[in-house]
Amino acid sequence: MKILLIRPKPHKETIGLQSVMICEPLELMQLSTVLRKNNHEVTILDMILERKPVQFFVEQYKPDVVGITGYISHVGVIKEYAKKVKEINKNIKVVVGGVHATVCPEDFKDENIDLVSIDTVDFYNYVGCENIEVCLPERNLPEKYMKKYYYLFSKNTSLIKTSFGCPYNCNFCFCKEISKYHARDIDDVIDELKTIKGEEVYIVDDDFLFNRDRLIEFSDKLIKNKIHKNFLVYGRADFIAQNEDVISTLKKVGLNAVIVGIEASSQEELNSYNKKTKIDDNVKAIKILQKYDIECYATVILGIDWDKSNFKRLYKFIKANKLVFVNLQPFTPMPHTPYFDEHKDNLIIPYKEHEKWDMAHLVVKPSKISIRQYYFQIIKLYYKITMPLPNVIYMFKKYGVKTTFKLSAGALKITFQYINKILRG
Ligand code: B12
Ligand code: SF4
Repeated sequence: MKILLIRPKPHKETIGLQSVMICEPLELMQLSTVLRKNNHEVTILDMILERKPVQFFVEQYKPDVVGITGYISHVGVIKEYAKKVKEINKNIKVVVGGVHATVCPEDFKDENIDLVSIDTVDFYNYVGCENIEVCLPERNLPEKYMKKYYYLFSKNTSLIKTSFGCPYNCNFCFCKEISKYHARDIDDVIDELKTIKGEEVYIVDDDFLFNRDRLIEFSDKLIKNKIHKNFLVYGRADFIAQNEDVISTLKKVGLNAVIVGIEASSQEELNSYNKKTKIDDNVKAIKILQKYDIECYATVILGIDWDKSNFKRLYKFIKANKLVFVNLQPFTPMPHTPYFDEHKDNLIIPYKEHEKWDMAHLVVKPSKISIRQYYFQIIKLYYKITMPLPNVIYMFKKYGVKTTFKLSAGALKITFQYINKILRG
């Protein structure tokens, strides 16, 4: 069969990370590898990087099956693609998959979608694959896009997933709904790393820094196999705070940056999110990462009951701890989390406007300040964090003027999207 696998372009309303990073579609690379093993002819289409409309590629490629991946913010775009595919030829089968389809298949009920895949096995069966053994993804796919993938300052970044799900239970988090926690064998991970040519590797596990022994085995085996990479990973503050020795070992084998969900600057908020960390853990983790010159990308949830004083308190925390990279996420009651039902009567963006459920829009009505004021506080805080001269000099020195400017242009695009929100109220 001829199968076209598509990653959608984000909707124009989505306030998107794609302005500062575009990562390889590992999910489609994995699917494609299994499908090719079963003698299907597969093409990956990355609509983030294409200018022509999706119809052009469908007409040109003439697939039997179109498989579309995506997240919550892509639901509308995916349905739109499915409609266009069927307008071209109603016999083309349209299949949708990905994390959002796995947890919320009901969101993809649509006359133009033939199968919502909640597990890849149902897709492989649907297209008649006989050998569905999971295998290492082919790494040069999609070849024509490979040089265009990057993550903030890192060019040609490759993705790898070494564990699935998360062993914790933070009540705002969608990730824990996707699968039960299980980790791959380190030997298997090492085998996959050997197939990655580039140096920059983004480990997309929800929580890579979990099991001390596994991380030590990982470090030992990197050394034994002479694998030299720069790693970007997700990790919790409490693990970093309690395992400085492991962080030091990981630094020696290439740990370059950690995305840490510090989430809040008050203990009360951390408790309310069931984060099971302490503010002291956050402070200690940041210090440890700074000590070993490992970049800390902190993510923070902005409460809907915040007023100006909360934004000020967060700024004080960021400044005191010398954080340079912070991702501010307005509280979003994701589906299948306990917050979804709790807030359904206070939504200012209805759930069906999925393109705005991007964890950057304010979807719940703030209780103490206006929507305009809230967005204004977000932009103000972003600029207070990134604009001070020492931070700019730090970025110039560490990452070079050109890369810093490129990233600033991306950040500016996001700022304009926020300004637009303020103007439109
Ligand atoms: C790395 C990552 C990114 C990377 C991109 C990674 C990529 N592959 O393109 C970056 C940092 C750029 C990113 C951006 C965004 N992300 Co993100 N991201 C992740 C993270 C941490 C891992 C995703 C990943 O790469 N997985 C690896 C692949 C191999 O696994 P997979 O996606 O689970 O796919 C498997 C199956 O689902 C299936 N499958 C997938 N697609 C398809 C398609 C078909 C047809 C079939 C049959 C099967 C199938 O096959 C795979 C089996 O191996 C997840 C957290 C998580 N636990 O998933 C959040 C996550 C997916 N992101 C999320 C969000 C919201 C976003 C943004 C919208 C945020 C924003 N404001 O911009 C953007 C969207 C960018 C875009 N592409 O348009 C949410 C999605 C929530 C939801 N309900 O959809 C998550 C779950 C995080 C969260 N906090 O909740 N993200
Ligand atoms: S926020 Fe992080 S630690 Fe908490 S459940 Fe989600 S992925 Fe796990």
